Amino acid sequence: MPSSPRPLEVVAVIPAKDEEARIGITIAALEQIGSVGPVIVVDDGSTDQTAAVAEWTGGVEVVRHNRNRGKAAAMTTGAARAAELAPGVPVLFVDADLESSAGNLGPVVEPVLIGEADMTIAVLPPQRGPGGGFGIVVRTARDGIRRLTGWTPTQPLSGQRCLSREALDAALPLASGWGVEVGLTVDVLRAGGRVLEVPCELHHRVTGRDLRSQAHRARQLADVTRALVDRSGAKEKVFARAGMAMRGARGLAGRGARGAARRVTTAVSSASRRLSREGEDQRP
Ligand SMILES: Nc1nc2c(ncn2[C@@H]2O[C@H](COP(=O)(O)OP(=O)(O)O)[C@@H](O)[C@H]2O)c(=O)[nH]1
Ligand SMILES: [Mg+2]
Repeated sequence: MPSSPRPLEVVAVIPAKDEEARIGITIAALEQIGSVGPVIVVDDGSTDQTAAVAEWTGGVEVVRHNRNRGKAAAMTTGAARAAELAPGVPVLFVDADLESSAGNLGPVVEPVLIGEADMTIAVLPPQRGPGGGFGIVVRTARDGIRRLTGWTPTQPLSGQRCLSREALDAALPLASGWGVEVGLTVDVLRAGGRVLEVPCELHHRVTGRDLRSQAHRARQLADVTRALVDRSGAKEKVFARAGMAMRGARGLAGRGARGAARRVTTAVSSASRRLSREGEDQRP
């Protein structure tokens, strides 16, 4: 992948939704890293004071969506603003819930700045406290990426990643919603980019196993599957099923029914199993 003259710092983009309790400390920690330049917070229709807290913390720029459009849309908005603010400069995507551990992201930035990688992905240590899911979303994402690219990521859903501007542009338009990380990995690899996982001492809010968390995972699974399907060439055959699952997941967020969660998960898993078989069938 061609690259422009080497920049000395990156632009950080933080997609945030209802993070007033965490965004301030995340920004402050990030600003301690020498290789992080401008910080852009994209407030994605928060119903709390996320934008106000961000504006009062250091010299960040806050861009607002007046309604909630999802993480990928917020990242797209941030990437566009970064291109205006610092053309050609790499972009570091940072989740808003890392709090003080965001100060450890230096090693994730470095390989992109020195031209050793086109995209780095932070690999997190085991997280503190109870929580965590059953691994279905992670497995689906990991297996899907492997089938589409031949590369097996350790943490396919990690949102902490740094991309050269060329790599980021190669992945635009981004996969939607929670499929954005899977889409980035597949698209950058397919464009010939070098992807590097970097262990990093990061901690974030762990999603539990309550109903709300299960609904979050169902939406994640639907979006991840959609990103894979969209990149598989098997789109027409499995799209109807994935689409159905996605509509189910959206409805679930409102209704919060356990049975519906199970049905969505089953529908998406079977779409993804089908996708896997299609992928195998397509291999030479
Ligand atoms: N833009 C946007 N960001 C979101 C949304 N929901 C969550 N986020 C942000 O995305 C990041 C990851 O979300 P999180 O809930 O921690 O997901 P997890 O880390 O996968 O469990 C955090 O920075 C959130 O503030 C959303 O609807 N829109
Ligand atoms: Mg998180």
